[in-house]
Amino acid sequence: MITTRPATGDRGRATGEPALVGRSDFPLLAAFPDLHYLDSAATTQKPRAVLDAMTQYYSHDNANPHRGAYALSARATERYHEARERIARFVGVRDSARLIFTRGTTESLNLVATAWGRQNVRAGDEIIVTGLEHHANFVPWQQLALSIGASLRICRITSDGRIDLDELRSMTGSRTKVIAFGHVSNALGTINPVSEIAAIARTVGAITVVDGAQSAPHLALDLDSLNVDFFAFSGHKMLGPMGCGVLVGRRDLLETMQPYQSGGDMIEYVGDERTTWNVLPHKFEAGTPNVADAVGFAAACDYLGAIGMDVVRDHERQLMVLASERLLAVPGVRIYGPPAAERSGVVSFTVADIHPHDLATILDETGVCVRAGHHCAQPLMRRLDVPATARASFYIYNTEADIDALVAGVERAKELFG
Ligand code: C6P
Repeated sequence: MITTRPATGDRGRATGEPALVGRSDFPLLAAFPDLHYLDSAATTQKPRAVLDAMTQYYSHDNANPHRGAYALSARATERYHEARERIARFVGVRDSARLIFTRGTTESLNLVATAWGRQNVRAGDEIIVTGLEHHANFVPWQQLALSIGASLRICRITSDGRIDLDELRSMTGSRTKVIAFGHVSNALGTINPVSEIAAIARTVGAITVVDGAQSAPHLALDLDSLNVDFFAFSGHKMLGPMGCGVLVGRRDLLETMQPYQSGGDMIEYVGDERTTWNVLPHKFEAGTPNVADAVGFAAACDYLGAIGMDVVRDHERQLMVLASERLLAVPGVRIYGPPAAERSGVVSFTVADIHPHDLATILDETGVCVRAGHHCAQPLMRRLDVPATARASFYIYNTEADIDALVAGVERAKELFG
């Protein structure tokens, strides 16, 4: 397998230019020059700038922030604070205190469903999710509904994998408390009209909870003008480290919510009977914070910001159109979701009756990494009436050469399976 054979030196960029950034910027891609990494929707590779920022933090600034009365701890506190500011700026949030650090999108969405949901959703109320959701924005709402006797309503999707806005309008009513939906589908790449959906929610005073795990890495965001109540995303899908994500919330909602977890750092005063809470964002960040990962995440945002998110989007759109054309030219390939130019950097497909897991195994033998399965979107797979798909997902380091390898691998799988 190619993935076990490291390069002896950095061979630089793959063939089949243009790429936005050189492979040499990414130690793992440089170490495996024949690897075609097409699973960035699962997690991205990390540029040296991110790894260096984290090493620099641990080698020069590491201490427990907010606690020590010494310069090193103050420096760690400062690094953490700066990281929050830089990430907030990158996604267009002026008030960085409304950006809460979490372990990732999953934890951010659980925070909202638990802390906001338990306080505000009552028996008989309705929570709307959509048939496109990743489990992270589906299961927490389903469990909340089950535990308090609310009902979970699932908005239909259209045959080309978009949220059916007519149905959403007609199912939204006075009982609706929440509309939870993904900005970009991880399984199909559908880009949903966030502002339009938020406007539907506002007509009945419902809140919008947006899963931005697949949009923050790929689209230019201006969250202050997007007018949603909660927005969640993960650092590791946008060049940052695993284990660090954020929740951006409306300040007035965050102020009135009870904490999600309690313990150190999130308190103002602990009495024997009662405790008062620290100010935002600390109220929602119990325990020692993950400073190094926050620093790495901020470095990732700086890296993407230097490229420009419109440039990132254009690059992905070009790859998407090309990959879709090339795959569709192979008899038996079926692609799911909206037309290529309207999708984010994801191609979800099946090849005749080859099981996607078999396909992924054969692709792996040729050095092509794709994901196969239900993509943590089982409700969607039921609606598409397929058990699984293969998914190739693209990012700034991918080139036409990766598409060539993908298509060659698909053709090889067809030969092998007759
Ligand atoms: N999707 C994928 O391969 P975490 O794991 O918390 O960082 O992100 C969860 C998550 C939430 N929403 C969407 C739309 C996502 O795509 C993901 C993660 C990965 O598609 C792993 S299942």
